[in-house]
Amino acid sequence: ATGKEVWPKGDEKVWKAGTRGVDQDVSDITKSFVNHVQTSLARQAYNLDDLGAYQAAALSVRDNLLVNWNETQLNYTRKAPKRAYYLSLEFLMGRTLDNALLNLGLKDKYRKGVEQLGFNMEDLLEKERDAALGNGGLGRLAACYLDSGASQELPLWGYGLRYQYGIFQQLISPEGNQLEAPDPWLENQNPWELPRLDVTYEVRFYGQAERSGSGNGRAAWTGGQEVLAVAYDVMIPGYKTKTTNNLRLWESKPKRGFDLNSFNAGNYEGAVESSNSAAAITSVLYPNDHTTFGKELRLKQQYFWTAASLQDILRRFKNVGKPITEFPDYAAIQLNDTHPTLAIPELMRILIDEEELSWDEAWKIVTNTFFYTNHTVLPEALEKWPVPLVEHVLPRHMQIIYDINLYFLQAVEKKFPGDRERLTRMSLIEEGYPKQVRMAHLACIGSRKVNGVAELHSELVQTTILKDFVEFEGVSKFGNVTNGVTPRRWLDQCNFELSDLITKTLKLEKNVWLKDLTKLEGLLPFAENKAFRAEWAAIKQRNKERLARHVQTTLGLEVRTDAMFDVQIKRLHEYKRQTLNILGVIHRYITLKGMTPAERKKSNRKVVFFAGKAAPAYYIAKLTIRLIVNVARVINADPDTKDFLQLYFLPDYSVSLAEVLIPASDISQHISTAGTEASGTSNMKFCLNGGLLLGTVDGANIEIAEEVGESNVFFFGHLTPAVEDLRYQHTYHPIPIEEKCPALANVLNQVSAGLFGDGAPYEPLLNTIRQGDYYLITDDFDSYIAALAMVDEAYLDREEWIKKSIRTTA
Ligand code: B1H
Repeated sequence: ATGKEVWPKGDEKVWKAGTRGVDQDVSDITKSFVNHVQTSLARQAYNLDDLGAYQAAALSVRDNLLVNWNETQLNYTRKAPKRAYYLSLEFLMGRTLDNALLNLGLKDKYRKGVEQLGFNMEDLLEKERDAALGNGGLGRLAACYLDSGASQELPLWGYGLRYQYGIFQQLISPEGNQLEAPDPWLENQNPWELPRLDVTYEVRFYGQAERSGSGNGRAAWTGGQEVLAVAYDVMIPGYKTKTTNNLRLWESKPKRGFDLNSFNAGNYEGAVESSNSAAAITSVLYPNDHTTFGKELRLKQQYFWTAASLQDILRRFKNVGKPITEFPDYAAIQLNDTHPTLAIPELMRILIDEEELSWDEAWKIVTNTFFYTNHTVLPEALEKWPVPLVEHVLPRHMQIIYDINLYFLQAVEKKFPGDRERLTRMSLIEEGYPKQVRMAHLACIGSRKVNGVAELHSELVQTTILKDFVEFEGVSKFGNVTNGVTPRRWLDQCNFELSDLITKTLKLEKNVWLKDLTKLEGLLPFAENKAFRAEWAAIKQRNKERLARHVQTTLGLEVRTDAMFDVQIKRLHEYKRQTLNILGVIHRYITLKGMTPAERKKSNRKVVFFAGKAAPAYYIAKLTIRLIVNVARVINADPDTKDFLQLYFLPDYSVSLAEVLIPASDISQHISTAGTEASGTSNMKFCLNGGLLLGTVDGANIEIAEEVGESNVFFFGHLTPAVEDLRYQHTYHPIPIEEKCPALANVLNQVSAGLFGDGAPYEPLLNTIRQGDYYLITDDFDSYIAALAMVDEAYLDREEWIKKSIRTTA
């Protein structure tokens, strides 16, 4: 802090007059728009299409964000507060223009401005490509946290990677197979990022780590490959505040772009080889949600990103001028899952080898700086890196990890003398061929606090995967932080009519309740008001029509809107049990077929939507998509049933598609095997938009039910404590499906027999249920069907349903 402010250069008044403020009128907006068309884009009115107009609008909005961004950052530099850093390999941002306009409070003015220039705002918004630098919930959570951090005026920065290619685009082949196409999202320039070509750091890979030999634990790491990290800054505006935070994404670049020796010797390929391998690091997001493969490039991504981020954070800290021991008073670093865990040995390396601290001093700083969020207890998702790979890519870090392990296990041995099994369980190194580094253990012992993402999940973390660590370190280090979602994007932006109705009804300023959602409770009494219910239902209806129009324009399909909309949208995964849902749809279809026309007329009309991507190598998940698509083809064409049941698989699920689907939902499905879905976050978004939940007693569903009341949630299925025992039964005392669950057996047999085209391709999928049934479809099927029947029954009493919908939002 400098205290007194002295104007640095020239006439302050002239400077201030040049600043483009946010309180602009429409004529300022059109001027700035036209200026960007003519200068930034070098175009004219006569050749400007919607894409160009979107870009001009975006550049003009960006000018506003930059003014706020600069002010915010200057303020942070002056005040030197403790800062929070969110390290995440994924940021699933979606689109920015609409969000920025709403946050700045400029949407109406821009709408008028672009109208005067002959454009329609909604068309321009549609031209923006999603920034899809994430797989699913974990990446979207990071994006929501950035929005909330800025809206609450917290000095929070995100750090991630600037992938050239985001999550792949999903196409569906005529046979119903998922095909993957690249997502070159940066193709038409990204107006929301600011290249900081002057902010660069060097990052080393491979080479040799030589201990100093003096017994102080220090080493010199030399040789290998050196790569440059270049910063790109993404502005994160807060809602109705000038605070505009930063998301810093790193791009990899060769340190020397060109090897002149090779070039001069005529080896032109050799001359650019290193340049290709450096650029590859940030080329693509790994699309394998919930599994890790031990791929070298992924390890390099993780280190590249943590090393660059730490150098940046330390440089900023050093500018404050405090001794290094005070680092934890100025920086808190949140690790989004174990992906950034290398930051722990990396900070140790910097403190010991470069800052020349002792081991104990360094470890104290490290363990007061990091905080670790676990997002899953599924064994296949727990990161482990082969020791030989880490030794090869990061020789110095492998030494440090061994040292951390040595001191750690000595302490465990001291507390639990002679307990060899405990040491084996807790070691950072898993024995085997090859040995592997257990990243969750490293993240846990290197952090000050460890949290799960919903109450049940945090409990499971403490009683299963980190049980030994709770016993060793004490329970106070472990806690729960239930996930959340930003109501700005997930209500105000995606469901503006509902947002306006809420504002009108609560008689509060929109920005009051959008920053304090407990205010929504004020809606409760209005559930009893008939006129209000009619308005509420009419908005839901228009959202269904908006979705139907979207399906019509993108897929050319006719969706009926006089039906209940039932939605399951999330990554395809066996634990999420899209199979249970599609088998339930088939059951409904078979049941409808067996009815007389008069019986059918009395049944509830329903449209079922699926959307979601499967990891490209996840065979069973891809078969599930194929089954859904082919079931849809048969059902939608069947004249007996098509008025009562329609089914759609919407390709290429994205944040933007979610913004259209969620407000249109009557009921959404969150039906994971109990204990497997850590939290879920779309469940919260559906509820916020007045959609009811059909779900298992899992993740955040439980806490949602506590808030909205169990009578407004449709629960089914076995509970978490039963799961282990049921799996044991499957293995040792299997009961034939025909006996255990005849309705399901019939469904499976019909699929095999070719009701939806050749059944043979589906056998591997059906066999996961017939043999082993790890995710307990056979155990939960009957209660699932019963729950669906209750949903139908409840929906037939429309007034009662609307009350439930209002209460859910409230
Ligand atoms: C979640 C992941 C995940 N949990 C590994 N774990 C990944 C693990 O690329 N990888 O290697 C990617 C993602 N993602 C999700 O996090 C949980 O399944 C959800 O239940 C939870 O809501 C979300 C946010 O906490």
